[in-house]
Amino acid sequence: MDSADVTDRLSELTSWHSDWAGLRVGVLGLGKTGFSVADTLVELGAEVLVVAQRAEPSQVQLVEVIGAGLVLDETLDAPPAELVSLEPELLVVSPGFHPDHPVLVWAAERGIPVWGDVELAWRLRDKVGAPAEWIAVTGTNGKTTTVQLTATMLVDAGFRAAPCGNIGIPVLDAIRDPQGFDVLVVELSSYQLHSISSMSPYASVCLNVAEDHLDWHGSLDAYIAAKAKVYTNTKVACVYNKSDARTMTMVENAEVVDGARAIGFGLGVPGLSDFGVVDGILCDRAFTDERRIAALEITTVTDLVLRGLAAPHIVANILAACALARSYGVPIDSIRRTLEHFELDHHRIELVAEFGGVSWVDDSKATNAHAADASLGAYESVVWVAGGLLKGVDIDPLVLSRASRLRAAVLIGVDRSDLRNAFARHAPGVPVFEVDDTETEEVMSAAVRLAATVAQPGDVVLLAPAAASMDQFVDYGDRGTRFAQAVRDYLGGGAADQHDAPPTH
Ligand code: UMA
Repeated sequence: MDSADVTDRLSELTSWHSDWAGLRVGVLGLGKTGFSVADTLVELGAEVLVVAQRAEPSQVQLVEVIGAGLVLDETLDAPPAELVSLEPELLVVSPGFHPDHPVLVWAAERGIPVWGDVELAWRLRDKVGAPAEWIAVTGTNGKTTTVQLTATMLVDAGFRAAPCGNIGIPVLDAIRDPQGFDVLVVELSSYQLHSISSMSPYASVCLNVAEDHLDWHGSLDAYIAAKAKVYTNTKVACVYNKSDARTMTMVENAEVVDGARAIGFGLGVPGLSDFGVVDGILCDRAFTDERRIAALEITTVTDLVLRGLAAPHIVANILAACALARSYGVPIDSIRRTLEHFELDHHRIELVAEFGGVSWVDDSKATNAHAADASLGAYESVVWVAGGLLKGVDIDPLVLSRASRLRAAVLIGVDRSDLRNAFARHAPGVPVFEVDDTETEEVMSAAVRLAATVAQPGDVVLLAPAAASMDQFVDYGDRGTRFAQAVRDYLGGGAADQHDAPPTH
């Protein structure tokens, strides 16, 4: 089959009910994504060869059980012979593979089309009857909170809805659910967006853009271009962040379905077709016929303070979720009820303890400078626990802009030099302590002891590392859990003085 025939065949594969039988597919990666792809394609009758550098033994077993081929090659610096002789008509790549991976370079040279799992899921979304609509969510920070909140709003309003995607549930698993859904809220990473071309979401949002994952994309422009794809072919509402001009530009430049509206959200007074805040009241001025003269009241900042949801970046996520849910027809009263019970996930500005006027807060999810900036911005006086893997991002602007709020900094991570140098350059007056211990078991207890020596009543000791965790911890959850445990161990009986709502202003 020459490459024109292959392109023709792939262009016809737009449904679960298309003829996928015998299609020769190489599946790159055997994590969550790779397995969901292989499992789906085997079910469709395709000839599947999974290629990966490493895999959990349980995944290897499962691949054998479903009857797909498997090549494990630790280096994978060239396509394995089995893949070459398969002569694949398609590669489906897991998001963790860099675009310049040797197997992808080989595929490009051969003209072999490369899809991601989300592209495949979009084409297969009609497995169980009428396909669910998709609400697509991306952004550097706040994706998971916004996805969970939007999905909860939809479910509370009586729709069959589910979160999926980068949040940890492969989209292919969601589209194969036997009961089916009315709507899926799909969290999309920049890696996943990079390899999507057919998706046409009902509504979409890019929450914000800041430097992250530059090592994968190669440049900030490439990262932004990937994020912008979330808006392509949107049918009803392109939701953007009024305080992030890049997201507005993305919407202006997006090819959308005729009639799709641009809906802004922000912490200021809402303009026409926006969600915003007036005199402490969160308002919808987009999905009401009266929007030229009035806005609908959703909830108040005071109510959100009581629920621990009033940090500015969380309010922004709430407004974005409201915009998405309202675009799908969720009534305001129902949204209000959702906000009365919704809880943030662990490790997101989570109050661990209050003792002697000092609050100890776990925001381990702040894995990049942009997230840490939002977190630091929520508190007046902070002892900042920071550091880890900086992923090629310049940390200086963050230190410079937040220095005035810092009582002190406690640096962790195997490479603390970038942060140390940033403080020396931009905040020489802020005391900086370093945890030299690199033993995972010891890091947090040392950090907590150091923070306690300098924290004053009214201060927040804030774990918001601005960095990934894998140098010393399993993941950000492990890092946060160890911090919380170290705080409780340090405070002993005093940690019993806990409150549900973190202090915000
Ligand atoms: N692999 C290789 N070589 C590589 C890269 C990967 O062989 O160079 C193989 C290995 O077999 C490895 C497997 O691929 O076991 C892992 O694939 P993957 O890294 O693509 O991860 P998955 O398990 O498939 O999980 C992915 C997302 N991971 C990444 O994007 C890195 C998960 O997001 C997502 O939840 C899941 O798909 C379901 O959609 C995690 C993540 O860290 C949470 N995302 C990043 C983020 O949020 O910042 C983007």
